Amino acid sequence: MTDTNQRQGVSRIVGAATTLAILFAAACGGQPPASPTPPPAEAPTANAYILPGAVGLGPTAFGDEPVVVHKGERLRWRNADSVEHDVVADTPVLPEFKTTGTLAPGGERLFTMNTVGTTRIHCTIHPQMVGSLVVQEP
Ligand SMILES: [Cu+2]
Repeated sequence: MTDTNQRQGVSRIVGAATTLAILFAAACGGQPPASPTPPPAEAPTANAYILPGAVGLGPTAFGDEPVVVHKGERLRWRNADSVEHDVVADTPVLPEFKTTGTLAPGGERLFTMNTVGTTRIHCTIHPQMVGSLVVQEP
């Protein structure tokens, strides 16, 4: 008696699992065919910020230290502070990035970084704002 009940219990569980499997299969099968591969998107963008209060932040004025992006990514510098700043590379190892030029509050500029390397960076308006920028292999 007990043995029979257990078998029925197992049977019901298996039945429920089978039903679920069928539902999953139906859900998958019911979806429209996968759309063709979308056109290549813009390169991924890495955001880097001049932080609010950057003048007083000195070596952390640019947030993460160092700022790290991957080769092939776009580097977006954004001035999140309330006064003008720029970001300038100390050395010419990254040909795609020399300077943001003056960025007004809220201003931003994009650079596509295709060269691996590391440079120190600074703000020419506030020389105490320093950091480093690393472009590494993906
Ligand atoms: Cu500055």
